[in-house]
Amino acid sequence: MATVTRKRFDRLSTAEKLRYVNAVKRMKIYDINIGPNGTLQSPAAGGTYQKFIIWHDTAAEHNTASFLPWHRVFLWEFEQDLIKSDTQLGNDGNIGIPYWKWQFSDGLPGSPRGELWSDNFMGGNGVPVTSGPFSGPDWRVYPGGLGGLERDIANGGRTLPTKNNAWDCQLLNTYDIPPFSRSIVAPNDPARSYRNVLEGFGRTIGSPGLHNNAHMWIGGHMSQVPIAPNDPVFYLNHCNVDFMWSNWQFMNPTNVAQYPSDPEIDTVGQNLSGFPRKRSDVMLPWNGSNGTRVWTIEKSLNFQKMGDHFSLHNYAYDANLRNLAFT
Ligand SMILES: [Cu+2]
Repeated sequence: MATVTRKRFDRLSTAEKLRYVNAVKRMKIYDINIGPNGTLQSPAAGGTYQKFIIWHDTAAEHNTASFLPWHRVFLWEFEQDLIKSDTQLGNDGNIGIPYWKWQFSDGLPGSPRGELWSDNFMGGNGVPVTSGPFSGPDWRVYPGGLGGLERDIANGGRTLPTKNNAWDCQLLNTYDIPPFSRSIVAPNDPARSYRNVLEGFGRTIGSPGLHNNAHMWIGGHMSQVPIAPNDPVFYLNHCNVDFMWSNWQFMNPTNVAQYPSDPEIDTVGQNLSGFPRKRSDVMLPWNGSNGTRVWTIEKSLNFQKMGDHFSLHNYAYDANLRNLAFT
C-alpha cells in the first residue's frame, strides 16, 4: 500500500486543493462502502462523512492522556475513506489530509494570510457559511440539522496561537503526568505536560490554549464537541496537532514510546473524561464491533506504522520531523 503525504495546506497546488475538496464532498453525500462506485444516500443519511461525526460525538477522548492517540486514529480512519473517495472519482488515491499550521497563519477570511478560507478551499465565514465548496444545505449536520455549516471566525476578538506558543509546547519533555486530566495549570506547574499543553488546557497565558483555541477561534460547529467534525477544517486542525506530536516524537526517538504505563492513576480525582487508558487498552469505537478495526493505544504510538497493522496506507508529512524548527 502506498504511503500518502500530508502537506501543509498552503503548499497544495490549485488542482490538489480541488481534488481534496471533491473527495471530502463526495464523502458527505455518498456511502463509499456500499456498491462498487458508492451509493448516493438520502440527505438525512449524510454519507460516509456522518460516521466520523457520530464517532467523535459518542466516543472521542478529550481531557486525558489518550487525546492524541484517539485523534491520530480518527484522522487515519478518515484518510482511508478519503483515499477510497478519491479513487472512486477516478484518481489514484494518493491523497493525504492537509494540515493547517495555525501558529503561522492568523489570517481572517479575505486577508492576505487568510488563504485557508478561499472559495476554492475551506470557504468563508458565517452562520451559515454562504461561500465556497462547503456552503449550502448538504453541509448541515445530519440527521435533522438545519441551515448549513456554521463558523464565527475570530469571535470575541480571539487570536490564534503564536509560533512561540507552539514552540514552548514542543520543548516540553514529558508526555503526560497525573492526574492525566484537563487541569488548568500555571506556567511552572508540573502538570504542564506535553499532551495537556497541546490539547490546550495547560497553558501559559490566555484562554484557551493551542488545539482548543483553534476550535474556539473558528467557532460555530467547530466550537461544539459533538458536531465539530462537520466542519471540514476540523481535519486540518487535528492534522496540525498530529504533525506537532509526530515532530515531538521524532525530535527525540525515545519520545515515540512515551505514553504513561498506567494513566488510570488519578491522584486528585480530576480525570473528567471517563476515558483513562493504559497502553494496551482498546479505544472505542474501535473494538471490532460494527465492522470497526481494532485500535489500541500501543498501535497508534508510531505514526509511521499505522497502516502496517491492517495492510493499509501509511502516511508521511512533507517536512523533516527531526528538524527542531519544524517548518
Ligand atoms: Cu479537536
